[in-house]
Amino acid sequence: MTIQLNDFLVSRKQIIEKAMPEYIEKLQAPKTLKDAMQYSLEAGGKRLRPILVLALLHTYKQTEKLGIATACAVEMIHTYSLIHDDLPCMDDDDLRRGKPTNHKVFGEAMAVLAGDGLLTQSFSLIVNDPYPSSENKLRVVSELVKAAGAEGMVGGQVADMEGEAKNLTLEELQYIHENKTAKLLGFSIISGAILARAPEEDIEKLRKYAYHLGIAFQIRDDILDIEGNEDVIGKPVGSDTTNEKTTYPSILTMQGAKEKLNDHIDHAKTILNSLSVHSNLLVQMCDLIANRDH
Ligand code: GRG
Repeated sequence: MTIQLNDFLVSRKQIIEKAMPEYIEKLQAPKTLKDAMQYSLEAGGKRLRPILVLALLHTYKQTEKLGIATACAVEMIHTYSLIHDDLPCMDDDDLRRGKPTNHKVFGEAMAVLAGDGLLTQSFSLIVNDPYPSSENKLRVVSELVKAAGAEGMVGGQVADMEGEAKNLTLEELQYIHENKTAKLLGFSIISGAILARAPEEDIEKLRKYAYHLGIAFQIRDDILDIEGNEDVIGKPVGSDTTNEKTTYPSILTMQGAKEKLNDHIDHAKTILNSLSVHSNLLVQMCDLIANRDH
């Protein structure tokens, strides 16, 4: 029987949201630190990255037990990146997901340390997972370092900061989003495939699927930012800007950005058709990313 995406999203979100606090609770660490870590983990979010890990196990008909720890780990890394991104030395945001940001509640120093704690513990979660083979855990850790570190999300964040005052080219924008956004989403897909012991040819194809899905996710994010703000400030869509951040719509126009989004989704779906398994769930994931409204 084919599962509907919505049922999958709801049920797997529940699994992740139960597992993460249990893990933090067990840590032998100062209460304030654990509270700060829990606060941001429990602050909501779509849980797209952990759900993708489990979606790959489901696709390859493997027990999802193999992916729970890795799924929690990637959400913990995502959460750390949001805590640090909100700090006064970065984006200086007061609200995240409608709630006060971590540093607003716990102070700047504790927010830095809560992020550090989440980042470090995520590796422990993967390494101490009793279910996957040691070889697969090592592969997953190596993929995570590439996706989240200097060659991935952290590098993308630096390029983003350095590009803030400039009008970026499409190539520069692409570099930022491939690293800052697409690689961690891609990790979820690749780690799920590794843990599911997918054929190597499929894993390489899924890297390309992940790339297209990740860039599509960011283009949709840029579109949502403008469509969300339009009502508020009445700014014409696609108008370019000297002092504002470069986005896909600001370079390509809104129409061009929507076409590029559809191109990436089409490429992603074509790749899925060439896998050794049929994946109704991963096709539905493409449509979710293309049409999401938050
Ligand atoms: C501080 C090392 C470091 C990195 C920060 C993730 C990030 C990099 C910055 C956050 C700002 C941002 C808009 C990043 C692009 C990726 C993105 C759209 C993140 C939001 O992900 P969602 O939509 O968030 O999955 P939820 O709230 O649903 O978890």
